[in-house]
This record gives sequence, structure tokens and C-alpha cells, in this order.
Amino acid sequence: MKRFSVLLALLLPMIILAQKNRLSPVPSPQQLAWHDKEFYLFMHFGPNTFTGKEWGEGNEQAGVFNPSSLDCRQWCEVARKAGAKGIIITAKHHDGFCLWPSKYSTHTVRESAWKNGKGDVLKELSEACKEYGLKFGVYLSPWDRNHPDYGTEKYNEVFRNMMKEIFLAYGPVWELWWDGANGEGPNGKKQVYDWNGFKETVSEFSPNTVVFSDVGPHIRWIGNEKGIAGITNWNTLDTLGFTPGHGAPPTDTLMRGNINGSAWIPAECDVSIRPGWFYRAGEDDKVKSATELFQLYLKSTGRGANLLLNVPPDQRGLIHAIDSVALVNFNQMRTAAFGNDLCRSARAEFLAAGVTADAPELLDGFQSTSHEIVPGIDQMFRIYFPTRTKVNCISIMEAIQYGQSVKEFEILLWDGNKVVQSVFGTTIGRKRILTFPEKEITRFSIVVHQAKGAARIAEVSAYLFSPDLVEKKVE
Ligand code: FUL
Repeated sequence: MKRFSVLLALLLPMIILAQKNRLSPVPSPQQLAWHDKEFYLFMHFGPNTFTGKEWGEGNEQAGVFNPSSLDCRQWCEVARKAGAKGIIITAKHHDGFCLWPSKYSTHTVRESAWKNGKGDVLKELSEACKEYGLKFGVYLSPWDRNHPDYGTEKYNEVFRNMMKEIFLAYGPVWELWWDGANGEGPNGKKQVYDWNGFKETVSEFSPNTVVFSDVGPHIRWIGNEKGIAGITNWNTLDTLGFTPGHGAPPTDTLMRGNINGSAWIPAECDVSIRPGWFYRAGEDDKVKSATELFQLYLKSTGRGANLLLNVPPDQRGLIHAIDSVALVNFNQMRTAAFGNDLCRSARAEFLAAGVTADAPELLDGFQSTSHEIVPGIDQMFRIYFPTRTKVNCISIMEAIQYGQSVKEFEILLWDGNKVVQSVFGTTIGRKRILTFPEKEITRFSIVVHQAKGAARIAEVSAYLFSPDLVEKKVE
């Protein structure tokens, strides 16, 4: 017994350390499912669509909101054709106007001329999303430039009631967006937000909703509005002492995360397809092209973050044809680039201390299966093609259900007995897509140089893109 206790005392710290290195923090089931969505649409819509403003002052007449032929099913059709997995709508932007007839405001669709005050955008969109199999998300600006209670404790209650109202009437709400912008309300006062109270409302009325803000609790802002994640991107973040908005960590930290961050708070990259967040006819010729969107995809999803692309409906309440054409082309480009995984006919092997074994988990298409690798040059994966194969892109996924571990890795491209190119990367996380000048190779190896502990690789894929799609400027 005594010997057993001594053994346990010796082993326990090692067991705890191994668990700590590999298993903490890990994503919740809701966060794991969120990672898999990869790309979805943001829709900024409200009085600003009609006034041309980016930030409404809150004193706009509700009557300005009057889309002539709003059709949320058209939005969903566009989203589906874009290969997007959901839509997040600005239910209330900083001007305070509510796209649903909230009991807690007098500045809503009910006060507008649209459908004689009987319209409800959240109802139409939540129903259309269900019909089209899309996730439904809600942006709700805490900053409110219209509400008379803003700047007082009563407003915190208003905000909680609005969330509750939305969850109960239009749920399930997949993602909830708390914008960090915080200025004065109509009475010149700033609000002290009750973030803990807001979180309690979500936990109570919609526990499966993933909440976005600068610092989570579930998803973090990437620190810029360009749609670009850090080349090094940790899903972990330290939030102690930080709040959304002015109290957020430096944008550089948000872009990369914290390597030893105590909470799993992955990044979402928000960016607009147009120069502004709201629709303006004058910007019809400035819509991002499919090629530009593809570059953003590589720099967001390809760096382990999710891409939230804003496509604002116009004054008719429809997605403009220019935007939808760009989105359809973007989808075709992704299908052409990633439709043919060259690893499907390849064989994966794991080499450790001179002994090789098959590693089919890497190529089986399931993120649930993975293979462990210890950092250093004693272990590596080798992927063999049946014949010499041209590649210019390799994508690797870490099995993030076990946490994130890889700090630095290298891919060696071999042609026979020669290394023709080596490609370095830092973090992998959910997905790391690396592009490089085209090479004809017989195999490639993956070595993990540095990691937080043992790492688990879930999937490896290789592609040959059209050369103009290769990542342009690495920033
Ligand atoms: C920012 C807002 O101020 C912009 O208007 C926009 O909604 C963007 C997504 O977030 O903080």
C-alpha cells in the first residue's frame, strides 16, 4: 500500500501535467460546432440603409425605415449560393432602432411605415433561416443612442429584457453579437454595462447561444475589421481584468490570442463586402471581388478563425445583384480550389524512433479521429502520393477537441530523395491553410518543432489551385 502511495505521489504531478498540457482549456460542444461553420454572413440593415449614415444618431424618424420589397428568403438564397452557413442580423444598431416590435422601445419597426407598422424583420429572417437550413444569429448593440434610459441602471434591465424577448420569440439564436462600441446616449450619458447580468440572461434563456464580444465569453473579436486573423492564432485568451469595448485587450493580443490563455475563446473575423457596413448605392462599384474574398478566406478560416462577411441589404430590402454575383463566384472558387483533395489517394505514415506505422486517421475525412505527435525531429508524419503530384496548398487541422498545442511546425516537400521546398508555420488550431509556389512531389512530411505538449493532428489535405489564388501578401 505504502509503495503504491509513493508511486502515485510520483506519478500524479506527471499525470496532472499531461492533462493540463493537452486538455485545458478545450472548446465547449457549442464552440466546437461553431468552429465547423467557418463562414457565414453579417447583415447590417436599419435606418442607416435609408439615411446613408454609418452610425445613426438615434433621432432619425422611425418612418425612414421603409424597404419596398423586403424578402428574407432572398437573403437566405444568396447565403446558400455563397456556401455560407448562417446569417447574423443587426437587430439593433447604435441608433437604437429595433428590427422587431420590442415592448421595451418606442423606436422600432412598429413605429415605421413599413407594412403599416405590422412588419417584423426578426420573425421573417428567423423563419427563412429555418426553411433554408441556415443558422440564425443576432447582433444587438449595447450602445443605444435613442433609448431614454440609456446611461442609467434601468437600461441594463432594458437590454436584458430585449435579449430575453428575442430568445423567446425568435430562438434558437445561434450566435449573439455584443458590439464593443460605447458612446453617449440621448441624455449625454455613457452606460456602465452589467456584463455579468447580460451573461446570466443568456445562460438562463438561451444556454446554447454562443456569445461574441471583444473578449467572449465564447467568441472573441479578431481586433480589426479587415477580415484578417493573426498568422499565429491561439484559440485561448486571458480575460481577467478585461471587458468588451474600451476595457478590451490590445488589438494585437486579440489577433493572436494568448498562448497560455485560461479560456477557450476563438476568433471571428468580421469584414464588409463593401467599404461601409450599411448599403449605399454609391458603393456599388466597390464591392469586393470573388478573388479578394478568397484571399480573406485564406487569411481568416485558413488561420483557424471564422469569417463573418457583411453583405448589407439595400433599400428594397434585398441583396444587390453585384454582391450576390461576387458571392456565387467566391463559392465556385472555393469549390474549385478545395473540391479535389489530392490526399484522398495518398497514404499516411507515422514515424517514431525509427519505427513506422500507418496513420489513416489523418486522411479519413473525420475530425473526430486524430493521431498524436510529440514535438521534435524524432517523430513525423509522411504522406505518400501514388504518383508524382503537383501541389501548391496544404491544409492541416489540429484535433482541437483536445485543446490547441502546436506552436511551430514544418512541412517538407519531397521529390524522390530530395527536399524541394520546406514550408514553416506557427499555430495550426482548427485549420491552417498554407499556400506556396507549385511543386511536383512524391511525398511530404510534417514535423512539429514546438508544441505545448503532445499534439493531435486530425486531418491533412493537399490541393492544386489556380496559381492566381495562392495567398498574395502574407500579412
Ligand atoms: C462596430 C460598429 O461600430 C460598426 O458600425 C459595425 O457594426 C461593426 C461590425 O462593429 O463596432
